[in-house]
Amino acid sequence: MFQTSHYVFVTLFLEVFCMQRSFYYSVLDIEATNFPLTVSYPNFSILQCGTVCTEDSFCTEFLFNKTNKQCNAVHCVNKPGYSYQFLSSKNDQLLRFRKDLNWTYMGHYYYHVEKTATWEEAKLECQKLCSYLVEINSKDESDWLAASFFMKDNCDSNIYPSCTAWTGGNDRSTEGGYLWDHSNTLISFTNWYPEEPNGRDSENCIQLENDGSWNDRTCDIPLSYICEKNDI
Ligand SMILES: [Ca+2]
Ligand SMILES: [Ca+2]
Ligand SMILES: [Ca+2]
Repeated sequence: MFQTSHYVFVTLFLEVFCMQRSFYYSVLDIEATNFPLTVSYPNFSILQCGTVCTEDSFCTEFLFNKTNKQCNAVHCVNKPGYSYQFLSSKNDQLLRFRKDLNWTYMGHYYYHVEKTATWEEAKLECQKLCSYLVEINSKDESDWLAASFFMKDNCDSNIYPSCTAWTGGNDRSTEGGYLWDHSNTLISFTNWYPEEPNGRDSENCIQLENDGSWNDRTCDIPLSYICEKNDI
């Protein structure tokens, strides 16, 4: 009984604590066995463990071992300067918490990050979230993204950076040879705005406009971006 109420209290406290930093954490069961990129912190409390994950933008979830108080922050991509250990464990003593974002589901999971970033920065930010810059394979997907994320009061034009977003499409390696970055596949379906693409080798990244059409754009300008992933 003490164990249960103590556990609920800690979980609740953690949720409240993390909500203040606009993150929720979900308690997951420990079915997964491989956590290839973990940073370990010995002798932590569960709250300290939650705090390091909250404050580390590379951390997507954390594992806390109730027995030895080891905290493992799980990353999806290598963070420069950190050394990682391979963790393989299915262990009753291990608690697993995932940092939650409001992914929108439509066959895949999508998350619109309104904070603006260059295309390269946006690519890394999506990777940190175990996802990739959105890849658009149909008119339905293009229209759905625009309707879902850009239909705000102030989005009647493209002038606001958060009413338009980076996708993973680009022709950075070969002018005119458009690829989806994550899957490294040639883009077959396209939804260019009339007279686009027009930037030749000065515009190499594909921007999703607020009407769902596409524009080639200079990769270095800051725009919002949409991350996609297949599974939660
Ligand atoms: Ca897609
Ligand atoms: Ca180009
Ligand atoms: Ca253009």
